[in-house]
Amino acid sequence: MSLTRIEGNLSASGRKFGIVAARWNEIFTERLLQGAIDAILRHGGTEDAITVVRVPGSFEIPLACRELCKTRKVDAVVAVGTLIRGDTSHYELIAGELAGGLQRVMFETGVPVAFGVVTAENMEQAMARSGAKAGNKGWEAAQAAIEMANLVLRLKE
Ligand code: RBF
Repeated sequence: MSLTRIEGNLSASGRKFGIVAARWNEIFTERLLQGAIDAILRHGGTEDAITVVRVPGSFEIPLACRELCKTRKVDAVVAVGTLIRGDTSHYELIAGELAGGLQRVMFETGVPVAFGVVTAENMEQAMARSGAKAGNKGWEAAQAAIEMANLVLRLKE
């Protein structure tokens, strides 16, 4: 008897991706977006299989993800944005709604959504997480999206 292992591989070849990117904190978010695109291309994906959707701020990300997932034209979506704690109540509110909203989109549509939104205390932390010291969270989220896209397809076989 051998056990059954099911996992998604990291090949983006033949898969279609959506990337929903907020405009706020552009210097960081652009780096996250580029990181996400780069990850997909480096894992064998193609530019014509990537759709980038722009929204004003992180608060708007879940709705755009939901509409994109509902089209069934993407195998996975990557959400990228940057939230910097300035006004505490807004930061907490937006960050909370965002994570919960993206989970709901996944459950409702069955399409994987990866969380590439940097939540940072300050600009220095945001910089570190968007390509400097602490890696690029857009790149990492895209990798998670690739794995989940493949996993979901495998689970349907
Ligand atoms: N959007 C972000 O993506 N990152 C932020 O750090 C951010 N901070 C905000 C702070 C305040 C006080 C407000 C009112 C909005 C902020 N937004 C931010 C924009 C928010 O996600 C949304 O686009 C707007 O509130 C319009 O619905």
